[in-house]
Amino acid sequence: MKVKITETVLRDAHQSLIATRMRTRNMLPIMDKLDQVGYYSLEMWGGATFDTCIRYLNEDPWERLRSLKKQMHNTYAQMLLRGQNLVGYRHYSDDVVEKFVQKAYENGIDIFRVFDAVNDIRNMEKAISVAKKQGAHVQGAICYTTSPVHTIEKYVELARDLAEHECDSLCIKDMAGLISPHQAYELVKAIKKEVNLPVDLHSHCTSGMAPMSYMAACRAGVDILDTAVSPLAWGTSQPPTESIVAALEETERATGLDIELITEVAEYFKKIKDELRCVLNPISEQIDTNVLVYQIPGGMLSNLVSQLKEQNALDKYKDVLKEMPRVRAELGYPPLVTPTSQIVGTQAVLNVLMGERYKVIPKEVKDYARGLYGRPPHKIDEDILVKLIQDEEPITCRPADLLEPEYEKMKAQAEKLGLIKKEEDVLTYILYPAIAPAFLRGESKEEELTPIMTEMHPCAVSSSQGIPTEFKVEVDGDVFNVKVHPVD
Ligand code: 3PY
Ligand code: ZN
Repeated sequence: MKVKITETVLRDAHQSLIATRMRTRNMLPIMDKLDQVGYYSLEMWGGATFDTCIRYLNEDPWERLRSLKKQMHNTYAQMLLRGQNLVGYRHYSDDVVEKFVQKAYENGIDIFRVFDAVNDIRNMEKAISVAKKQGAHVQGAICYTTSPVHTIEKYVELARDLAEHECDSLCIKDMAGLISPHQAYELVKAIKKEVNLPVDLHSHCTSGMAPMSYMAACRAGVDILDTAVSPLAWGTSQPPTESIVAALEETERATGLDIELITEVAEYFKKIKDELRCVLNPISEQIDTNVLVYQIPGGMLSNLVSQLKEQNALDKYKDVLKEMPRVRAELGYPPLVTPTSQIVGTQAVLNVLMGERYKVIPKEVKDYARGLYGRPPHKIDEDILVKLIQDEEPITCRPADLLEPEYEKMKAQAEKLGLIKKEEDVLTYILYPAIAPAFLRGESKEEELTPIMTEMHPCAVSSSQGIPTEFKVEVDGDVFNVKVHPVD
């Protein structure tokens, strides 16, 4: 049976390599061709695209969705949704999740890929059920990581659970590129045996294994593979579409895609990549097997380097690398993906820079320990838990059950500020209350692309998502400015 291909060039590929900086005007001229290739779907919205649209590009993300969708007649429009976090970095109340998913559907999303950073399905339930109610295809994603508690049985259990939640397909979401060919084969086989749903493998080339893992997954019966057209492939992005299509030709898994058209698409994106070269992080283009040892995705490694440079603490780099898996283990082995990558990353940097472990604990880390991000894959180390929240009892309910409805209140606020022209603007405001007002008032400007950007623009250099989390901590009179960047 044919393997289907999801093309990621309009979302994950540019998020992974060029700080999510592709403009809608870079996408529109090639949409017709993309739509003719024969892809199953185009991932073209969600993840960090919403944020960068309003933060850096002075673009309305809703408008982007509508205009791309207008040119998609043969290909499903797909988005990445961070479960209860939507396309932001905190949990939103159920009424906001409901409105957001409805509006995303109305504006053109056909396939919602929904994930949760700690694989807590309670954080995905609302988004899944609303998308289903709209009539959308829901792809339940399992964040893939490696640890003593992440076994094939556990992943199969998650897959079963997602199937019970009526997901239409499943995705093994290997955001750091950790999955080996052997694991890919075993995992796809095991899931396919237990659950009667199409399975998608989504990986990144960070460790260099992804193309091989894709081939192994094909032998195990994977249904869909995520690839990026070659100029925006490799490194921290997906395997190249052309290579995967060519590799499968003459086999029973051949994709049937028009490789000549893909080559034309590639020619086009070569030019776009050249235009945006100033935001290309050279580290993202490299293969780095450190990710397998330290569990730090490529984008995050480069973040670390720039943070430590800023603190004049580059000599601590190795210590931070070693600290990261230690913190991750103590926090119950969360997969490292937005926002857990920031949570673990911040704590590891602080532990090293402060010269004493858990001397300074950011609020996000405490909230994680309180259970506010969901149930960690494994229990938090007991001694560390006491350091984090003393004798406080972590919550056991679904985190969003503790959130008051916020849609109407925020809507009234935004209306009072004169920000609302359409209902979607309310959602933009709720998701990004700090930057949305200027954007919605038309006071924002598109950032300029300058040749020195990789020197001057910390977000562009170091973040695959372009959004720094910045905070100051004061210890014994010294103020430390700590920046941790979200990472794919
Ligand atoms: C995102 O949340 O933006 C991601 O790409 C996660 O992998
Ligand atoms: Zn990804």
